[in-house]
Amino acid sequence: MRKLINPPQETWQDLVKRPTKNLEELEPGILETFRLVQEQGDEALRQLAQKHDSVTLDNLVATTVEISQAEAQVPVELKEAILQAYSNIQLFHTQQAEPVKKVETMAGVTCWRKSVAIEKVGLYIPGGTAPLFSTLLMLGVPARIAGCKELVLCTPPSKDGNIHPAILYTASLLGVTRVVKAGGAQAVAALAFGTESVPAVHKIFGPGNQYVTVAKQLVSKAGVAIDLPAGPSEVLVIADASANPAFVAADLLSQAEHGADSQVVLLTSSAEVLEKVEQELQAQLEVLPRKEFAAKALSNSLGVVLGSVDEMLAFSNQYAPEHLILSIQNFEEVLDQITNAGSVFLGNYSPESAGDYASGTNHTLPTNGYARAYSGVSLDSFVKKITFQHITPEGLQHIGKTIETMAAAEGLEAHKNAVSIRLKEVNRV
Ligand code: HSO
Ligand code: ZN
Repeated sequence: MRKLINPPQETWQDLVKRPTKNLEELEPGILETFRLVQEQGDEALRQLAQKHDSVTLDNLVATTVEISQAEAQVPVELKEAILQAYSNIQLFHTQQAEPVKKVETMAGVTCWRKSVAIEKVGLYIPGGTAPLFSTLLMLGVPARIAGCKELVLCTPPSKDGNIHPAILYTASLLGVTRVVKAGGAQAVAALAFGTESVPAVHKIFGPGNQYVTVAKQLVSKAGVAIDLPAGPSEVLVIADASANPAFVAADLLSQAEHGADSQVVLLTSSAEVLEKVEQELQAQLEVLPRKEFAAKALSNSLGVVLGSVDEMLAFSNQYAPEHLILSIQNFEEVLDQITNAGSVFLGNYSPESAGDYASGTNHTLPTNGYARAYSGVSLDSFVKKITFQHITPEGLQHIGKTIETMAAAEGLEAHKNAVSIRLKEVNRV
């Protein structure tokens, strides 16, 4: 952990920068993958699984037998945990539904807005070192509440052609329409363009490696929506002298273990806390199965001593962390000062892991400073909002002149006429 004591504000701009990666060089290969999938459909998915992951796939789609077998393989305790998390996530996201509010902006002029589900959504769940069935819950639950008709899941199988049982179990709980054994840029292409087995969708969600991230950005240029520009996980902890160094270290490590490129930052008003957290980090790291990842991530991370809570919050707002933990006394008093963050965890007993799995909030959040302008995934991410209006003849008499005057001033005579022609008729009767 790189340590800094009271760095001057002019240096913060550099400190809050994440390491940038130039991913443009991946584009030609990904476009070639797109071409293969568009031309050869399922066959391309099979060939690419063989080539990149040495998996032979007869069936690209998980069968009902595979799904029911998976259910038997998931330990009861894990099933209960998944059901509890499901219920909390559902409760929290159900409250995000907006009632339709009709607004009469002028007498006889009524406008309203209604949320309508995106019909077909693609959920990408990465394979690799951790089977992120929790991410499937975070995407699938709001998709279901929104009323999306088709949920197509793509996830890479292991070498033996199987999908992790907990992912299959969660998929069946959610009533996922189809579970496709495909990963990487080819899975994104299949979701965007469709193949014999994969229905094309209107929006693609979910994290992934660099290939998946670039592929999502490329299909978004071709008219398929995507959730968020995804980057490595991040946490920033603000700790004063009341913080528990062992808890703080545990939180930092919980994000550091995601990957070598994870970003963890500790801001503290107490040099003593920084020192103790560092000791705790070393001790706790030793026994972590994923200590290699976590150690790498820690080696790129920051521990900063700053003079006051105000200063720490100012730094945090400039950094715009995906996750912000406030391990400080009187955190209630400073909540309004938080302007940029994906999700905030308050006090000494709200670990980020709670939001990652089970408290109810969504864990698909803006990274890499995107929290300055983006929100995390929510019910809104799975709907479009359609506006409606109805104007009565009297309403048109009230608003008509305003429209005519504005249209004429823009030199758009046909616009003006669409009102005038009606007003003439209304005024005749
Ligand atoms: N912290 C991750 C989500 C996650 N954690 C999934 C555990 N499983 C998002 O930044
Ligand atoms: Zn996590």
